[in-house]
Parts: sequence; structure tokens; C-alpha cells
Amino acid sequence: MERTFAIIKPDAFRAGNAGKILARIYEEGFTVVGLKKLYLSKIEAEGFYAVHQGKPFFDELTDFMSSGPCIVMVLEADNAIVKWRQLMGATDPKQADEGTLRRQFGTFVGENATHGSDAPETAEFEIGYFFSGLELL
Ligand code: ABT
Ligand code: MG
Repeated sequence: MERTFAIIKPDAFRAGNAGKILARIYEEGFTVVGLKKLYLSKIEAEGFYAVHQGKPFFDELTDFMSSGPCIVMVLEADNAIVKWRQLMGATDPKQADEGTLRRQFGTFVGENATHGSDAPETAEFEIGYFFSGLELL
């Protein structure tokens, strides 16, 4: 079993799609190990996306991520990191395959409904950024 970190981003939360996304997460066989609603500050969003610091879209991205509440989650499954990224689809909702979450719920490349860790090291950092061990029992 593997764990990954996921977010239902502010665009999807605002649009009332959090319930549908969560239903899909269960249907696809993930176990929800941790879940909470947060309203990130700009500084918290910058810390989360620190790997993108200096990129042209960094300011917009962190404004968006702090523009409203989101839901942060730890998901568990066999091969959870790849499995969750496949369910989300491509970063740009226009490029995402039919049946993926970003195709169905994403707005555009900068507001794409969901986040998922891209590697085991990222998952470890991202889970630790938002959850204590006690919250994941
Ligand atoms: P995240 O799950 O948000 O990390 O997306 P993903 O890993 O699929 O894609 P990356 B490359 O990590 O993008 C991070 C966020 O930055 C946005 N973005 C990215 C842009 O707005 N313009 C760009 O040119 C690129 C490359 C998309 C992602 N988030 N949102 N929202
Ligand atoms: Mg990423």
C-alpha cells in the first residue's frame, strides 16, 4: 500500500464539486486516510508550491490556491501516486482524457480542480506539510 497527497482545489470547492470528487475517489477504491477543509493563506500556498518559486505562473498560482477553501487529503491504495494522477488526468483540463477529474471539473490549466503528488518524495513532503501523524491513524 502507498499513500499520496491530494487537494480538491478552490475552483472545484467553490463550484460545489467536492462531494462528486470524493464519491469518485471512493468508487475508484482509494482509502481516505486523512481529510480536512482549509483556507490557505498566501504564505501557506507559497510554502506548498515552493518548487515552483521563480516560475512565471507562481504568483497567480499561489493567489488562486489562497482564494478560497480547499480540501486536503491523504489517499491510500496500491500504487496510489500514479493511480491518483491517472484519475486526475493531464494538468491542462483541455488535454485531459474523457472520464478524468480535471476534464470533468477543471476550469483551465491554472485552475484545474485537483492536485496530486508526483513522486514518493513529494508525497512525503506534502503529507507532512498538512497532516500530523496523529491525524492519520
Ligand atoms: P499540481 O497537481 O497542481 O501540482 O499540477 P501538476 O503536477 O499536474 O502540474 P504542475 B506542473 O506541477 O503545475 C503546478 C500548478 O501550476 C499551474 N501551471 C503550471 C500554470 O498555471 N501554468 C503553467 O504553465 C504550468 C506548467 C498548474 C498547476 N496548478 N494549478 N492550479
Ligand atoms: Mg505538480
